[in-house]
Amino acid sequence: MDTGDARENMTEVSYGDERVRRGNGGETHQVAGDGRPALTTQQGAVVADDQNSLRIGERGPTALEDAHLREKIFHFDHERIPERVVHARGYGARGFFENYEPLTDLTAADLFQRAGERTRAFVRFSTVAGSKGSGDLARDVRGFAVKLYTKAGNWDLIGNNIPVFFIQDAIKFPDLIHAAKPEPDRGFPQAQTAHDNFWDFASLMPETTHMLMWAMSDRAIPRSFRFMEGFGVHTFRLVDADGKSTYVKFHWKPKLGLQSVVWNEALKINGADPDFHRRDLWDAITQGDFPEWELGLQLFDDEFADAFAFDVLDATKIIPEEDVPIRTVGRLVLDEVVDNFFAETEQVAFCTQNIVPGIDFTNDPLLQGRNFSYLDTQLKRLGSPNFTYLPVNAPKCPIAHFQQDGHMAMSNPTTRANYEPNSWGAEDGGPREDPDRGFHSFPSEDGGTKRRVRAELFADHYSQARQFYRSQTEVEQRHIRDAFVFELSKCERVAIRERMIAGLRNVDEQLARGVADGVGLQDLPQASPAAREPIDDLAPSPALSILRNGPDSLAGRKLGVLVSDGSDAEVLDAIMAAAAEEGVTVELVAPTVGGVRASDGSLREGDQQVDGGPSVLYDLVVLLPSAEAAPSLADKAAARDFVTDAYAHAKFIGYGADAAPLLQATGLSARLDDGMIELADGAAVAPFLSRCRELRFWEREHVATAG
Ligand code: HDE
Repeated sequence: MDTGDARENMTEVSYGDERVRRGNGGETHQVAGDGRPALTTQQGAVVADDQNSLRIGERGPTALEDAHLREKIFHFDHERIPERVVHARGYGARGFFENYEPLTDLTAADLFQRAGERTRAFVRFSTVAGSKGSGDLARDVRGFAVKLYTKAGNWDLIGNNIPVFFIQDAIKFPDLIHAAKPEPDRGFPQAQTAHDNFWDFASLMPETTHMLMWAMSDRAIPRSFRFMEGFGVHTFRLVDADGKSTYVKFHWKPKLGLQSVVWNEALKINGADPDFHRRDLWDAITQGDFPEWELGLQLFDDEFADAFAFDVLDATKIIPEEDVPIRTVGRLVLDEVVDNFFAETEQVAFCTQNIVPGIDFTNDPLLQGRNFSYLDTQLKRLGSPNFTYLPVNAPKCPIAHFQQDGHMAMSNPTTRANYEPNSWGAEDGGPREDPDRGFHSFPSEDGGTKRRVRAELFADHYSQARQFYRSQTEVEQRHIRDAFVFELSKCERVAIRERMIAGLRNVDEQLARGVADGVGLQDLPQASPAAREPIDDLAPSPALSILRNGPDSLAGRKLGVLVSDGSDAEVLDAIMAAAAEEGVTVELVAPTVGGVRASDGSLREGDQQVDGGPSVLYDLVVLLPSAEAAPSLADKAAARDFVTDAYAHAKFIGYGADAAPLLQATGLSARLDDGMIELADGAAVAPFLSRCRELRFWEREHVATAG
């Protein structure tokens, strides 16, 4: 194949420390050699010139015989696959699950049989509503999908960071997602439920109420994937070797505790760093700070299920941890980033029907519908039933079956027989079924009249929504109210706002009143008729609050220090030392990323330039300008925003002796509070950081937002 002669008229030049060849038209050529392999086509032919297509004369037409050009463009044209209809935006990593103790009394699932055994895992976190390019900090449920490559086959536990769901029956899923996604005529808004269609649907579907309480809480704006819980949502079964079944709900508990951001912060993070969550995960893993979750099981039997006030097959209900305690059985550690985003995170195909012997489904109508949807969607996305051979999807245990052919067949049967039964010998006959080791469905007694009907207990739409609300701290309740106000304020139709508030009256009168005030509705509408009388006195469940389950530790958090030339070197060094002690990452936000000369003359490299490093990227901040630089920083809008945002978002703020002009320029010198702590010298730093373990100075928040 002739692709022209790259050697004609070449000259050698240097661009900085890169030596390259320059071609006839001034174009850059880098050639193989010095350990760099030769570029080839997909067929393996070595390419001589990757800068010029084959032309008839220097300024002439391009020749159709240029196979390299055509192959390159053809492949590029087909780079995209359909993005997921839901959970399109996601981020994945590899890791392992480690089992603490044999669970033989509960399940025959192979991964739970031996203490200390590790099973490789792939996890993909995601948002639901936005498309692939949307921002990470949308108010949304987060997907928490785990693929466990067990020795007995792949087990996919595809959960969310919220333990309940919007709907009870899979038949409503397309409607729910249509309502949440951009409105079809105008094609917006992207990645948010703050629009008429969503609230129109929600307000007509009271079964969404419990989930809406969670979605309007700070659970829907997590600080990081590392600081959120995961839930299997549905009731599943564990089945032991004797066929005994125990109901189970799966929980993932983050080792670093729960943490969310506040809404105004979320809006700004989306602008400052739309990849905030994926960057956070990438940074943590590549720095060796491996995120970890413990697997917890809520176990119960038919007797409990029959006595429970709600239906355990109803995915809009939880079982409070206080009623059925969580048994911790293992840990999930993410210790490897992917080699390639597309190959793994994009091509990973989770399917709820991927379970292994020892685990089984229940009749939750949402789960039953999902078992159809996931396989179907993978065929659409990946284009072939052979997606199971992609490395990220392939089981890591032996596979042997007679499935064959189709697009991209990679592993057809090599035996003579591709059917069974057959009479070919052991070598040629292929695999056979194995009643001892194989999967047996739990033989549940299911029967009844065939009809389209919802089970009676599903009709309780409000009791647990109320329980959730009443289990929150005052700060969290305020955030829920504010979120409803924000979202409903984006709805144009008054009737939709009213209908939603009418529903909220069945949850909590004060909440309904607060939302009504927030959207400027004078008269409260009549409460919606409840399909089933709510239970008023469910005990609050402290486990449902984020703030009651804070980490009381700064480990894994991020500190931003605003510095300038002349910043106090002693305080800076003390910050670095104390932060390392607390497990905190420090970034210096400097006038230029080239860095600053600290007071001792040392060069401190900047991690962010002031305009690109707003305080919303950090969990806490320190203001450490020198006396000379502080006035000019105070003149800079980005530096002032750094301070006022940290204040408004209730963050702890440490400030050096020379930060006064910044505090004055932002009006905060008159509003100093206990969350703002002077760092007069290095000795003040460690006590400051241990004070910050509370993560936020919430007392300030309503002052800041009311003021
Ligand atoms: Fe999903 N869901 N879902 N879902 N879901 C998908 O499968 C679906 C539901 C969840 O990182 C899709 O591969 C139906 C509940 C996660 O790749 C699709 C119903 C829960 C992910 C699909 C539900 C989830 C998905 C789209 C109602 C929490 C991302 C792309 C019956 C327990 C997985 C894909 C990943 C993805 C269907 C409800 C979690 C279309 C029909 C409840 C975390 O198959």
